[in-house]
Amino acid sequence: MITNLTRRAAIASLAALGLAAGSAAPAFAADKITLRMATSGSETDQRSVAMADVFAPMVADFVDYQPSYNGTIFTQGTELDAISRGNLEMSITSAQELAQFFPEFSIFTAGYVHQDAAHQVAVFNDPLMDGFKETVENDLGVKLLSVMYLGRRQVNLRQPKEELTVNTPADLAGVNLRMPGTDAWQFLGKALGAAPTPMAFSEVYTALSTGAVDGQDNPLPTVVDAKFYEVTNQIVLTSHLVDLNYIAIGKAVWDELTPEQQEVVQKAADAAAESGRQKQLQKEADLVAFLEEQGLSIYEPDLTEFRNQVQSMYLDSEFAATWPEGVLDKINTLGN
Ligand code: KDO
Repeated sequence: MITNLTRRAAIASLAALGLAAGSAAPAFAADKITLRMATSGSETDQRSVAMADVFAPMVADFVDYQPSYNGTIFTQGTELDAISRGNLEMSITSAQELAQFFPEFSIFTAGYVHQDAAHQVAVFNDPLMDGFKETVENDLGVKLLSVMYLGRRQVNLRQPKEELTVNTPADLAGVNLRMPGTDAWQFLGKALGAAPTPMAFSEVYTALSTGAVDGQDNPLPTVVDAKFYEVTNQIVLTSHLVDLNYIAIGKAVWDELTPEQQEVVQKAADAAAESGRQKQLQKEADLVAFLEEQGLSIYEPDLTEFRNQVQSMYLDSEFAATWPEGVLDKINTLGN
């Protein structure tokens, strides 16, 4: 099994409630359209900042933008279902969450597939994405507006480098690595050679501080924003996943917008994604020095070993069997 909630099960459960995709009523407040946006990210995360500072002002004439952060209203991983049911209008979702409904999205969760931020944009805007986007719209009632850059995920451990130096995947054997709680994430942890533990993002700081887990993986800006550096001692620069998120909006609320409003919302989402991307790239470049000042060891392992192991595990996996013919080759041709 590679998914907890298959497409068929998801659609059946929505239909049983009479809330199949597209039938949910959007929320209107006075003469403005209310767009509640839920994310497990913090208010200071660059994706949240871009939505609040770029997206919201651009749509302010007709939208009342209402963000909620840190998974407070909807816990991590429940947002898509909430949009589908009409309980939420927007979220910053992930390919890993979409892969719970549509296993083929696991192609965008596989280690060492996306090469950099520009490659993510090229892939998202390429016709190869059309089928993926249509499936999400038609079967889940969710429209993917734009692709956001989260950054290069790195392995961040409690153990000091003197105790554990990670050069190859074999060095991560038995390391209890927190990964987010879906099958696609857990597989990535295994592919890295670690022993993955599923856990919501909001619980990670405490788990690291008590030693309930040995480490976690996230891009450097997240390590700083969530203060994981306070409770860890090293960062192994595996860059195993150039991670992305999608700005998602309910299809029902989208369909209620006029064509002119849709154009403004689309432009605002693209502008927010671009602004967040540039800031996140800058932070990734700047934060190595800050983290070293905090006393963390930061070093590159044998990347060829990591890439070879991760790629071969994916190609041999049940995930790869769900990837539409030719898409991986097409993604590769869009890279450098
Ligand atoms: C995480 O849980 O490690 C992760 O980085 C996964 C991402 O898909 C994203 O949901 C992110 O958390 C949250 O937005 C918190 O930054």
